Amino acid sequence: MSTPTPKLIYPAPFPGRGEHIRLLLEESGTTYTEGTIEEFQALKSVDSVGDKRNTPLFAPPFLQYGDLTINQTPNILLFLAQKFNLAGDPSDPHTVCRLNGLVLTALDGFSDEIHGCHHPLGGNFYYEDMKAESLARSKDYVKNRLPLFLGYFQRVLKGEASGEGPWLHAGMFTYADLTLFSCLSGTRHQFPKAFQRAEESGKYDLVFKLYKAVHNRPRIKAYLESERRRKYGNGIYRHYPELDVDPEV
Ligand SMILES: N[C@@H](CCC(=O)N[C@@H](CS)C(=O)NCC(=O)O)C(=O)O
Repeated sequence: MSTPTPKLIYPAPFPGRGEHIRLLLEESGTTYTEGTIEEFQALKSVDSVGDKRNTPLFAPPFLQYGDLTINQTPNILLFLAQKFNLAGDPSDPHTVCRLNGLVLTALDGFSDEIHGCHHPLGGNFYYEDMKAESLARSKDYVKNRLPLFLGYFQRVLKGEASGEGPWLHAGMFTYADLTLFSCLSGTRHQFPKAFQRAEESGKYDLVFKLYKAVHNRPRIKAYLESERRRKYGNGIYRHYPELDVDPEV
């Protein structure tokens, strides 16, 4: 039986949550395809009840792999990382839970909370209608939340369990490193001033070392410089100059 070709269904013009998955696929060197807007709409439809094997899906990104269709970014990442040897030993629950925990924390701190900075009242509101709340939330994020999450990953990297080298887990490169990189890349786009302050402070040197090490992996570097890399826009990671708060000022 031939191996299925993964299909990522996230037809947005910006990187968004789909990018965490795209980076993993790029790093794996596998051939993958991207779904069309029609496939996206069919899966997202509120009339969909799924099929014999698949439940209906709630929100993108979606992944099709053979007759399996799944959603939830960390769920897709876990599935693909195990398939493409980016998740250590998948038969070891300690490894599986540790890596998943790191990925979920990166997504909490550098994806979901970042989205909350420009949509503090919820996704059904326009940014223009919650500018004051967005500014308050962004100020709190860069002063308190960003250092907290960066500090957490610095502690992980300092800890014995991270092993040798720049990676988060047992001295080996895994999808947790990729996801942290992907999340930090978006955070940098949204809050360049705070990101630069954090880097210059020297307090999170191991985190920034990891960031550069992932950026310089040959397949990642080639992908980031390619036409395939979408430009940030109206997705999770948005650069509003008025929200680009300098935490030192
Ligand atoms: N926890 C989900 C969140 C998925 C999500 O919120 N997707 C966005 C697009 S990036 C969406 O379309 N949400 C629609 C909604 O929540 O109503 C994940 O990590 O995949």
